[in-house]
Amino acid sequence: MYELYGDPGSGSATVELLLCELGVKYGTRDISLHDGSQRSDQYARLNPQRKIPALVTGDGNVVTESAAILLWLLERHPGSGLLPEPGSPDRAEALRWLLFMATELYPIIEMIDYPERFAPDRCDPEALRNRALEHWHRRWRIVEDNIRGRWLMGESFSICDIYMAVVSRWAGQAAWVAENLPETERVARAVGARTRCRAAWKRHFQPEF
Ligand SMILES: N[C@@H](CCC(=O)N[C@@H](CS)C(=O)NCC(=O)O)C(=O)O
Repeated sequence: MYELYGDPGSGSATVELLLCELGVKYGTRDISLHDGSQRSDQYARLNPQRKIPALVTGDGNVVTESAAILLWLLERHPGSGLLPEPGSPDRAEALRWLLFMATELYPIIEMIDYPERFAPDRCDPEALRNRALEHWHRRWRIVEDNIRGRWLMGESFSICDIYMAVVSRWAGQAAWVAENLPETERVARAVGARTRCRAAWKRHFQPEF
């Protein structure tokens, strides 16, 4: 049994969707980003970086960093087919995209959500946010231009599709994605419509339903 610390619509959605795909039992613990619960000293004992998601395993270990959690879960529950074979060219491509999204896209969110953390004295945080958004758009176009088929990497559904679908909903840019990145939008919707993902997807991204 896993305990997933997160908040609706956040990076914990990547982990929750994977747990659903794997058919693994889990519970959730709410860490509200709205009231800044992730900054509490109590939560920092789980993740000293004071960010979500964090996954507590049945034996009490803690895993943080979304990509690490996903890769570790796939190792713990082998046979899902959600990552290509180790050492294969497809594996290299999957790792490339997973890491691209985790290291080139995800960190930009902090600048968009909390520009004051980065803006030097006398620099307008709003200007910094706008610059970060430009990077967000530019990097998403790289993903869009490389979608190879029904899914990001062709005909095989993978962990990259889950990660991509979640991150594509962020930065208040879901409408921009729908309008400008038709392939990304198509894949994100397809992830949300998967039988095993549907309920969790709605909880995270369509809470009005
Ligand atoms: N590198 C981390 C990034 C985690 C992250 O930035 N999480 C966001 C929510 S999606 C967060 O906790 N933000 C709150 C904050 O920065 O104070 C990961 O991949 O797990």
